[in-house]
Amino acid sequence: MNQDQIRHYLQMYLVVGSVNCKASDPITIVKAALSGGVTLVQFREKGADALQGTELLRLALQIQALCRAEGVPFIINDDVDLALEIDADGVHIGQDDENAEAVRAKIGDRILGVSAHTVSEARFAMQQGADYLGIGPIYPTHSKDDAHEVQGTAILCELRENGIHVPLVGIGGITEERAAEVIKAGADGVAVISAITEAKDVHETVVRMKSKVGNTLRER
Ligand code: 3NM
Repeated sequence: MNQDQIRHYLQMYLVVGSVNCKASDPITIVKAALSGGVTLVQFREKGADALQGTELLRLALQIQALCRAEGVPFIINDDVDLALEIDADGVHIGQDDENAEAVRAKIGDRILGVSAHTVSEARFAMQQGADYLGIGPIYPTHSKDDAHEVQGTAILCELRENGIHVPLVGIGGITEERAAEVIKAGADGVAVISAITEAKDVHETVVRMKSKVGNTLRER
C-alpha cells in the first residue's frame, strides 16, 4: 500500500475493544463511529476484563464485518495469529511485542503499524518494514495502564525535524479540542479511544473530529 493511502487511513483512527466500551456495547459504538467516518479501526482487546477465546474471536469477526461493509481497514493490536486467522487488513505492534521484521514476514503486504517513542525507534521500525508509526502518549491517557511518559506534541515536531517523513498517527488523550494541534505538529492523523468510545454522541463526535483533522491538514 502506498504512503498516501496509508496517510488517508490514519486521519480518523479508532482504537477499540470491549474494555473501552462502558457506555454502550462495542458493536453499537463501532457502527456509530463508522457512520461518522472513521478511516481505520484497530481492535485492541486488552486489560483485566479482556475477552478471550471464542468470545474474542466472535467480537473481532463482528467488527471486521462492519468495517468491510464500509470499506474501512480493520487491523488487530498485537495478536498476529488472530490477524492471520481472520484475514484482517493488518497488525499494530508495540516496542515490547514481536519484532517488526518478523511480523512483516508473517503478514506479507498487510498494513503494519508500530508504536515508537523516539527518533531512533522510529527509524528502526521503518527499516524493519513498518507502514506507519503510532506516536504517544501525546497527552495523559486513562486508557493504557503501561503508557510511557507523556510526550506532548513536541515529539511529532522532533520526528519531522529529524527527517522522519513516513506516515505518523498521534495517540493518547486526543480529544476533539486537541486534534488540530496534533495535526499542526506533524501527525497525519489522530488515533483515539476514549474521546470516541465515551462520547455522548459517537457519530457526531467523529464527524466533528474528522472535520478538524481534514481542515487542519488542508491548512498545513
Ligand atoms: N497507546 P485514549 S496511548 C492504546 O502511547 C494507546 O502508544 C498509546 O487512548 C501510546 O485516546 C493509548 O483514550 C491509549 O487516551 C489511547
